[in-house]
Amino acid sequence: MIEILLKQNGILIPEKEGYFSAFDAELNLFSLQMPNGRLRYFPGFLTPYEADKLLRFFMEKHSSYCDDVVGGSHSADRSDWKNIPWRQDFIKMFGKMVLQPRLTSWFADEGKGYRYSGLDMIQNAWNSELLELKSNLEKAAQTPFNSVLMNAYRDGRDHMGWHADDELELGLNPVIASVNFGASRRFLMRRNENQEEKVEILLQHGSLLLMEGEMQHYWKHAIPKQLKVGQLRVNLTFRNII
Ligand SMILES: O=C(O)CCC(=O)C(=O)O
Repeated sequence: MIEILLKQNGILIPEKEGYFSAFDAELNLFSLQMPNGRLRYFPGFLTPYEADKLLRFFMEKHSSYCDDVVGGSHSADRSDWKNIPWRQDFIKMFGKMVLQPRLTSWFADEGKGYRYSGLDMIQNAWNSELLELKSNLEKAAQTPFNSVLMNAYRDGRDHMGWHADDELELGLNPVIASVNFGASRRFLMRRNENQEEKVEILLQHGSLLLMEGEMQHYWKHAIPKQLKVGQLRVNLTFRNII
C-alpha cells in the first residue's frame, strides 16, 4: 500500500536499513525517515484554490500578470512587480560572476539579515499574505519562523545546485518549511557519506515539505534542470534566523 502511495506522489526512497516511510491518511502526511535526517511531506497542505491565489499574488505585476515570466522568456524587470520584489542577482561560481538561474526575494523580521553563496540578501518587509502563510506554517511545524527565501523558477531551465541550509545563523539543527506553487519539480537529496544514496520527492502545487533534525549536516539537496517543464514554479523556504 505505502509503495503505491509513494509512487503516486513521486517519492523515491531506498528500501534498505536506516530508511522508513509511513503515510497518515487523516493528516495527508508522509513521514520519511533516513539516516541522520527526517522529512515530513504534506502533498495537499494548501487547497488548489489557496495555492492558485497565492501564486497569482506572488507574480502580480503593475502592468499585466506575469506574461514575460511564464513559459520561456528569462527577463526579470524589477520595477514592475506589484507584491514581491523579485530580483536576479549575480553570484560567484568557480571564481566567475554569473547570474543566478532563478529569481529570488527575501523577507524577514527587522535585523535578520541573510548571506549565502557570497550574496547579502536585500531585506523586504513582510506583507499580510506572507504573514498569514507563516502563521499557518508555524502551527504545522510547531516552531517559529522569522524569514523566508522565495525562489521563482521561470521554467525547467531554472534550477538550484547541490547545497545544504547549514549557515551558522540558522542554528544547529534548523527546521526548514518549504512550500510549493506552480509546476511540479523534482527535489533531490543525496547523502554526503555516499552520494549514490538518494531520496527524491516530486514537489507539487500547494505542498509543504518540512526538513528537520540534523539532515543539513549529512545531506545536500538540489532542484535539477528539467528542460521539458515549460511552466513557472515558486518555492518558499521559511527559516528561523537566530
Ligand atoms: O526550490 C526548492 O524546493 C528548494 C529551495 C532551496 O533549497 C533553498 O531555498 O535553499
